[in-house]
Amino acid sequence: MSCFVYIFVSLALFLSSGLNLSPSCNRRHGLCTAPWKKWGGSCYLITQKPLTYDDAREACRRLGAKMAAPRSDQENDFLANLTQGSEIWVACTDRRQEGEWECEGSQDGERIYTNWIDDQPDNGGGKEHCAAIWSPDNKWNDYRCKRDLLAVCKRQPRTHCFTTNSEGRLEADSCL
Ligand SMILES: [Ca+2]
Repeated sequence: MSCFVYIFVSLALFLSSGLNLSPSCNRRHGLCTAPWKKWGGSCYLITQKPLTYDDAREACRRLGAKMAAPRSDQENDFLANLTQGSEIWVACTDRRQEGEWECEGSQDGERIYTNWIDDQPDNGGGKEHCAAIWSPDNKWNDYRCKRDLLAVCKRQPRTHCFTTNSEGRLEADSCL
């Protein structure tokens, strides 16, 4: 009887050690790798230099992101704080139809978040069709789209995969 128990325990140990020997694949969701900063479930990064509205949109697209358009006072203040007082583009424009502002990610007819200064947008000189966060009070102004301003790119966090060995140490940083 004791021999049977010994065999059973040995077999169990062998099986469990065998299972441990196979590397385990782990996934971590929602990572924003540096230099991206995580806020509210998204990742944000400032453009390296001031750019025109269109160039800033393109710079973000090349990073697999979109130029950010805040959807709340909290996100608006977060974007403003990222650039520490510099004016930044907001991905909202009325170029398609004067006075009808459309923002990145908004659907036709959807009520959009805006944060205009009292006397803005004024379409100054008939040529201001792109929105920017205006320092120091984080309110918005419409500017000529050809101005050079910083912008913030926004993207969804990536799923990060890694493989660990039987000792729990990192074996590979991808298991896809
Ligand atoms: Ca203006």
